[in-house]
Amino acid sequence: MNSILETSVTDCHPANVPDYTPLPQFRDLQLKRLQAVVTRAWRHVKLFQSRLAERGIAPDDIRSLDDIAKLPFTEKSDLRDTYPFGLFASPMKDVVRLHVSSGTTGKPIVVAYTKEDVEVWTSVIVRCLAGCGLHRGDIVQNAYGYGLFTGGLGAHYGAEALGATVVPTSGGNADRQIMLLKDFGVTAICCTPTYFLHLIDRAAEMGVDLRELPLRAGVFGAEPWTESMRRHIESKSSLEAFDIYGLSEIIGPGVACECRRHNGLHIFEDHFYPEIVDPATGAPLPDGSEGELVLTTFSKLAMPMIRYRTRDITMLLPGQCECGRTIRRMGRIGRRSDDMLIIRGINVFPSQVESALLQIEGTLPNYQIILTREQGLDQMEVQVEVTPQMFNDKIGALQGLHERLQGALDHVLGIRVKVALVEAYTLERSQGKAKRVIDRRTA
Ligand code: DLL
Repeated sequence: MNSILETSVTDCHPANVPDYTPLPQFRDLQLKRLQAVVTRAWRHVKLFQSRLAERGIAPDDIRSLDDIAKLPFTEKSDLRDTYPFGLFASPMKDVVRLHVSSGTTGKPIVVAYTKEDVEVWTSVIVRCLAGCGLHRGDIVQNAYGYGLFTGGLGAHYGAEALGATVVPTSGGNADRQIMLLKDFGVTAICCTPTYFLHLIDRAAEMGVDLRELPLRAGVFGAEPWTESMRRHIESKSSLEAFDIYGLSEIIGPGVACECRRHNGLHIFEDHFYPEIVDPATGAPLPDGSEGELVLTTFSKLAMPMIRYRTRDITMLLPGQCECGRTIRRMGRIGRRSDDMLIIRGINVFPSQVESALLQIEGTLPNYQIILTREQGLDQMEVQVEVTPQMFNDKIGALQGLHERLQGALDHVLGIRVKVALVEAYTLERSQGKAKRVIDRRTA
């Protein structure tokens, strides 16, 4: 393999990363990788093989990058329907890591990585952090959650490979986060943007001025945020705020990230090939048009994803960035084409709430989700109607129901939510489509 096209994990000098590769050379590499991943998925993933057979297509039919449009889409429901391991293209003995993310109902979705996949993941995070101006010698506090969520471990491996000193705080315990930021002279923080808003508020209460700390970069993602949030964050701290994007199904964080020009997020398209399609019809749209982002993994071995419908709405930005990188950029993700909510960085579907409620006797199938933001932190309350009989019963029965609901929701969502029991027929009935979610969070 041509050395210019190989990503070195430790050396992010422009000559050594594909971000600056001349476009024609890049397109050749992408075509080769597309052919390789289609062949791999066809050989090892039954669902993909049968979908190609239905269309009368074989891997040999992919002769140009545009031929990607001939391939079937992959959807979140495909991961759910093949739960847990049905889309793996590697035997379990080659899988070194599993992560888990929310499904649309009770079961989560599972994603897998070989050793090589983890290396690619690490290398793209190195490129993200290098693009944010970070390097060896930086002290990076990683407040993304460690565990089944991809944020913590994903950012951790990349920051270490960059040569930075990593402080693996994970999420939570704001007072300790602020103490460590201050005492360790932390120069960069990785977390969700709303968690940093919370740290700003808490620091003010503790009498700590974040503008006086050596913090110079914040790498924020896992949920939508806005330019006005960026201005607020930058005015209340000394750091430059960067947007990082990714999703578990594709790899985790590190699919795309802003550079210091803050003019869109560079997509590491030597590993993740982007398309924009019309969310209603699936038809490809040209650069500059807003639509749904569809991603194909070029190098994932354990779980290749072909034309994955992310449901994230954005556009590919025309032209080249002034930073000199040749890889394309996408705009901020402002919204999704489905009803997925992101609460403190965790994905939540109203349908998950519904399936949990349906399992519990004593409730009516009428509920509402109220989202608010207190001290920068998202709060979710589930209001649910209980049967008249249950409501008139002894207090103990209601308490028991409350506990069962709380337990069921905690279990299916993986985050703590508030449960409020309300009398039957008190929640507003909609005339058409039920309005399940009232979002009172402001940017
Ligand atoms: O959120 C991976 C990640 C971790 C990205 C840390 C960035 C930083 P999931 O839990 O699978 O993975 O959620 C993926 O989160 O489809 C988007 O809807 C949303 N999302 C992720 N990054 C951004 C962002 C991680 N920068 C889903 N802006 C995606 C807006 C984002 N939405």
